[in-house]
Amino acid sequence: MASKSELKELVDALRRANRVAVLTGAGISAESGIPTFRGEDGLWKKFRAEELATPEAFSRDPKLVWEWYDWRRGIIAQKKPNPAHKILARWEKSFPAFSLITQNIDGLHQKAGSKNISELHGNIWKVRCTEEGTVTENYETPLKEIPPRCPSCGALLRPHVVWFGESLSSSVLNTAFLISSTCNVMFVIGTSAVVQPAASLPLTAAKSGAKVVEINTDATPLTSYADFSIKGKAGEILPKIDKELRALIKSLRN
Ligand code: BJW
Repeated sequence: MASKSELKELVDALRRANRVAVLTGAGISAESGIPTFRGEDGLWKKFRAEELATPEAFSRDPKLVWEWYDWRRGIIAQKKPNPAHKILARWEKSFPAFSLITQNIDGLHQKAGSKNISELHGNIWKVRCTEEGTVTENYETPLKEIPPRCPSCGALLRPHVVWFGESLSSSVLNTAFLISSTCNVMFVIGTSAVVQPAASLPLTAAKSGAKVVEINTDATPLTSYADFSIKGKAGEILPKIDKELRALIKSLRN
């Protein structure tokens, strides 16, 4: 938990920042009830990543992979954004330049009202034709047909997400590195900071002179590089920072 003086120092850096960036991971959606990947109750404790989240796994057994995604879509569909998602959506409107980069595929930032989002690992509510490469939104849950097929050519559809060993969209990744190298403050919220290339973004921001603020319930490989490392739940810490920021802005107006 941040001390009062640390909060004040952070809020002062925020007030002076022209460009604020945020990188989020699964931890921001944990308080909405969506399981994270690593850690005690993480998805990778129950399922083997290489059997489910790789292109090889999909070629081997598309039905199994789709059953896992169908199950996750069923969980995510019922979940709502929490205070952390909502504050970030509000900050997009209140900071002069605000950029949100997420590793999450759950769509909760959009549900909270964020508009300008760089989705590094895709979106679970989109499907892609394995033949034509066309991407379409698909909110059907549960899916009527597993594995689903492309309505136009009949080929297999796959989740429009990035699996291990696959490249991220170069335009999304270039945008994310540009944001990271030009921001003044970067928040890194609820990520274990182990999956590349996402984990390199905060280091790029730090090297470019930005203040890096980590909010996480646990320590990560980023913790020792962060200027502010705030231990706690995103849905509890962000409202505190937001409250302090509003109080400062109000006092400056008076
Ligand atoms: C809270 C909280 C609360 C909890 N409040 N906090 C360089 C070196 C070594 C390996 C590589 C490398 N470059 C690339 C690789 C290979 C690989 C990689 O990084 N492997 C590492 C694991 C070692 N990367 C790739 O393959 C990437 N592709 C790529 O780089 O292509 C080129 C290339 C390929 C191969 C070799 C070299 C180059 C693609 C990565 C795709 C990741 N895909 C997934 C699945 C997406 C689809 C799906 O969901 O089904 O993305 S894996 C999974 O991990 C998911 C996440 O987005 C991602 C990151 O996880 P995240 O968000 O950090 O979640 P957790 O669970 O790890 O952490 C949650 C955190 O929240 C914890 O810290 C908690 O403490 C905290 N927390 N509650 C605040 N309330």
